[in-house]
Amino acid sequence: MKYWGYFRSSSSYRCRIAFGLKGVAPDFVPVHLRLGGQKAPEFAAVNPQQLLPALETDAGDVLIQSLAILEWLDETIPTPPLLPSDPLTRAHVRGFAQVIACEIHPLQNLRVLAYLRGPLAQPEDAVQAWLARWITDGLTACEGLLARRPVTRFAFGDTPGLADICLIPQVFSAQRFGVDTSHLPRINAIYEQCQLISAFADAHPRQQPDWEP
Ligand SMILES: N[C@@H](CCC(=O)N[C@@H](CS)C(=O)NCC(=O)O)C(=O)O
Repeated sequence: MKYWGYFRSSSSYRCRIAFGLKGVAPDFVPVHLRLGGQKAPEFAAVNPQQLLPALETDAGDVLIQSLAILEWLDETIPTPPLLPSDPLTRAHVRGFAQVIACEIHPLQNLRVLAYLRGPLAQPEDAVQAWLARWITDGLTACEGLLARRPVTRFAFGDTPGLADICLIPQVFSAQRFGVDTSHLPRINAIYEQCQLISAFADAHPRQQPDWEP
């Protein structure tokens, strides 16, 4: 398998955690987002959406969209499972993951911030207010969803899964953008637990070969 990613892309980070949990190590092709590598013709040929990540299967199919990649990995390598076995909890886990992947992440994405700073000429304090607003709203909703559940080591039980895979890169992004998460005790406890698992620790942006301070 071959994976196109970038050290601090949170949707790439999700996939890296899943690779570690599933025990696979796809060949890594770095795409430098800050330098516009996603728009280069060679990557646009891989993913016409010009977004990371992308994963080429051993059969040569290219998959895009991290949630689709994660579910494909889970279906083709079922152990350890990323989703619980009962449909109701699966729906809760997917809902939690989608709060992050569909509602928070798109609003903090590089191209959105570049549009705010460029064509919309927003000053840096407005961009920071934008980031704080949407990341705080989304993570506060996640904290509220967790508060309805029994306290467990990870978001939905005592083994890590899809919800944690989406949550941990989002917490990293919040830290990177300087967004306060101190009012989110359940999320912070899960974040600490996940750092103890090698699949999460090894997937951290700082551990990647294309890491830049
Ligand atoms: N929903 C997509 C999001 C993909 C995405 O937005 N990727 C970001 C990096 S996390 C990207 O490539 N951004 C490049 C840009 O904004 O130009 C997924 O989950 O894979």
